[in-house]
Amino acid sequence: MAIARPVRALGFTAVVLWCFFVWQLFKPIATPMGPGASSFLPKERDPNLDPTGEPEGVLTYASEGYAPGPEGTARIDATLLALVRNEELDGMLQAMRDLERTWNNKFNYPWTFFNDVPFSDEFKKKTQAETKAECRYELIPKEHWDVPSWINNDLFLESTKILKEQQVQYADKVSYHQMCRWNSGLFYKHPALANTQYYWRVEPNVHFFCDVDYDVFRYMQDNNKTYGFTINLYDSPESIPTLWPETEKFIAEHPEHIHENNAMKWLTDKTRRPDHNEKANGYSTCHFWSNFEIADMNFWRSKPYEDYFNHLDRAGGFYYERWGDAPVHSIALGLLEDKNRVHWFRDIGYQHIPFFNCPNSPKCKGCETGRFTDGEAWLHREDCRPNWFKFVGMG
Ligand SMILES: Nc1nc2c(ncn2[C@@H]2O[C@H](COP(=O)(O)OP(=O)(O)O)[C@@H](O)[C@H]2O)c(=O)[nH]1
Ligand SMILES: [Mg+2]
Repeated sequence: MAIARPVRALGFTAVVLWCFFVWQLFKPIATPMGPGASSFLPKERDPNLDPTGEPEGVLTYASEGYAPGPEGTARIDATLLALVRNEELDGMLQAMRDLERTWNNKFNYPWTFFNDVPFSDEFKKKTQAETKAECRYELIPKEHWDVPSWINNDLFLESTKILKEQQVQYADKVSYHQMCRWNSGLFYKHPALANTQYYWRVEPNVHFFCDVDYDVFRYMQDNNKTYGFTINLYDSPESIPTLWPETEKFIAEHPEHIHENNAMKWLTDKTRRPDHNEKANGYSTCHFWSNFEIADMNFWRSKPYEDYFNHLDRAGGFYYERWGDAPVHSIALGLLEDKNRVHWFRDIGYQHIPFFNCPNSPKCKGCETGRFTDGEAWLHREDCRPNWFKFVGMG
């Protein structure tokens, strides 16, 4: 029986529509490493894919000297350090569990928690229950947290409006600005840290994946390191338009503070993302991602850094822009410190959403070797580790 042409056309259209509908339902979801990701992936080989062991140099392993309490005579003046809110208790417990399991149960370094309001009894009880090490709970003095007197509130409100229009995250959240300023130039001035030299910064909800069997603080001390990082990222240039111009003013005022073996070339790179360098007026925006930091506070306490922080603080960009502690610390390290004193802790498996450092090592569990992000494919563009690797001759 012949079927009229319009009916045939209608039938054909229905079949096509049905196929399209089924495809929409069952099409493969784009994964970070799936279709489309390759155009965002760095062209360079990722050193995380190479087999990774312990760093070269002097290493100190766990011993009876690391027993909890006063018997622990092998520990140096160092602490695990977390700025955290009472409401973030669950995330803090999770991060503690990971770090205690992979490292601190062998060394029992104390934890120091900081807050701008007093810690609750529940926070204290539950965090102490996660570790054999001592926990300290410290209130930040008002003069370290409050918006400084020279910040004009009208100008602040006006500036945050503009930053918001430019999609700068957290721009209108005063506490975020306060947090960035405190992490940049105030935490190490807290009286509770007066006798402490090294710290390992830990945020709630971060993950640690790899067993680390040596004392990382002793590693820093015995191998002459100032700063250790895991991940390098580009910053949003809109959050720091005058940070580099202010830094240039500082350099002109204090040429004596610039280290002869500095990382100026790394800071000012414009080969990979020239648009970022342009919008940030000369700074690549590449920084050590500071939610992970293992560092020597004597550097922050030194005159060159004190002068740099005071210069920036007076310029007002912690409030009128949204300068983060990550670019501030990174620029300072790049200018004022010997580049050989910055260490990539490639062996510490780490995640702060949405980025990873995941080495190729049998000591790691729970992360995929070499994976940089589990978020959208475009996040690969934020990876600026190749800049550092190239700069220090690893890439
Ligand atoms: N006590 C306290 N901690 C804060 C405050 N704001 C941020 N933090 C902590 O500062 C760190 C960075 O904040 P977070 O929200 O993770 O910022 P992000 O990582 O840049 O998204 C985390 O450890 C937070 O717990 C605050 O107002 N009070
Ligand atoms: Mg965070």
